[in-house]
Amino acid sequence: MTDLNLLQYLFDVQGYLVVENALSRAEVAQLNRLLDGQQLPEPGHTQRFGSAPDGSGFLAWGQPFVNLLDHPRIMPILRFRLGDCFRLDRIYGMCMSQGMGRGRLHADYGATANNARTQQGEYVPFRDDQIYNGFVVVTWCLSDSGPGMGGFCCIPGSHKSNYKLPQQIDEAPDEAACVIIPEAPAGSAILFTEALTHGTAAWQAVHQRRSLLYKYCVSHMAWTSRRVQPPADSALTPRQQILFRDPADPHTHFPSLFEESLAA
Ligand SMILES: O=C(O)CCC(=O)C(=O)O
Ligand SMILES: [Fe+2]
Repeated sequence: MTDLNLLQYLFDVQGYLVVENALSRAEVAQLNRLLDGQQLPEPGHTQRFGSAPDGSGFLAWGQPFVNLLDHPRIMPILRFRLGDCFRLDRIYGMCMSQGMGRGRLHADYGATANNARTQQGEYVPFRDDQIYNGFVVVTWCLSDSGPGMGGFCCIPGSHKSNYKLPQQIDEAPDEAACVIIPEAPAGSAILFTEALTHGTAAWQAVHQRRSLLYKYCVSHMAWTSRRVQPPADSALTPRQQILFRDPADPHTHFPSLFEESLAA
């Protein structure tokens, strides 16, 4: 069994994966330095920064942010759920300081989601070799997060559950044993399907939470009618240019990201 088989199995079963050491310490430090140079919102007031679609968001803050778009450690994993043709749908950063409260558990598909087109209990239907659940998030952790600290939390396996989230878990996720905060040291990438019931745990650590979220979807889907704009000053690789394309039918009107000529 190759590593990729193992990762595919775990991603399918859990609905999320943590890829540790995806970034070196030097790369994490460089991204943090670039963020230090920005006017990030005062942590405590809002936890988001650099969102797009609203121009290019934090992608305009330096080439290292652009380089993460198609990082070689994450592309094969994104392919598990999104296939060969997918696009960048939106991005934002999150910063949290000690004492900031949690966000509500949610899922964008299935029984808990407010999505009229999804049948009750159907989260990740796989028919005719097409994936109907099409959103995957890559969260780059620029500071340590995990149990005792906070950050991303989820109910592993919930992307396949058949019932709505029970009220007692919704109201008190920190008391529910099924809700976990995965250990994700700085330099890790957390990948999760938006079908997973997930949220933000309160931040308890002394250090700041800093995460960059890149949200991808199958090429024929879109969250909003607006698009993330490619940053003006960056030279995008041909593969990165594809990620900024408008939604279109995979293969017919939207090229594969995995042609040999496009590999980084
Ligand atoms: O990382 C987190 O705090 C959760 C973010 C979230 O809910 C999302 O990306 O949909
Ligand atoms: Fe979410």
